[in-house]
Amino acid sequence: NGHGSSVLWFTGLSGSGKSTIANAVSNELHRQGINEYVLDGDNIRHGLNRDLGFSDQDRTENIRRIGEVAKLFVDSGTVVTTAFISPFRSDRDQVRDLFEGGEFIEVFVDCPLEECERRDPKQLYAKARRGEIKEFTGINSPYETPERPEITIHSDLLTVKDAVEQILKYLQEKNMI
Ligand code: GGZ
Repeated sequence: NGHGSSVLWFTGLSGSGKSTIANAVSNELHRQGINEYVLDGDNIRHGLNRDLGFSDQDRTENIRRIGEVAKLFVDSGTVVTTAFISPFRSDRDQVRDLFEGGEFIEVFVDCPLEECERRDPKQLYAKARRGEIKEFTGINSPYETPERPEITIHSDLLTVKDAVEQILKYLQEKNMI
């Protein structure tokens, strides 16, 4: 829409860096005086979506609701960043269809499973390997890689600062900020 409001839809494995990079981008947008907001597990899965778990069906409903909330933010003139695994291509494409052309920016945080598993900050991969989590993304629940993301961030090779610069450069080139 030429004057900024859009959704930066981060997708990637647990531990890939989605939340960290989304928050860093949002901080930079704020610094530039741009209306911004981050939707993540802390403010969505603990509230609006606390009735949902991690079955395929619940993940689909999780993403559907987040897409609708993101649309409200964009309608209000905000750049919204979302940080959810969003493992299913069809769910991401349905969210994309809620938006005008160019408003939905799919940001694939591409980090090899081995690296996410090496980081394992919450020891969830270790639990999944031991069979203590039955549907964990990348281990025993699928992650469908984006086919044509607007932006791919190789978070195993970049600093957070470089990732932020890559995303800001995209927004500038598209005259969105
Ligand atoms: C994946 C899970 C699971 C299962 C709990 N599978 O690294 P985290 O901890 O902080 O982020 C993960 C988060 C994923 O929630 P999302 O809403 O992003 O998922 S989805 O888009 O698929 O609906 C992880 C934690 O929740 N977590 N159980 N089984 N991640």
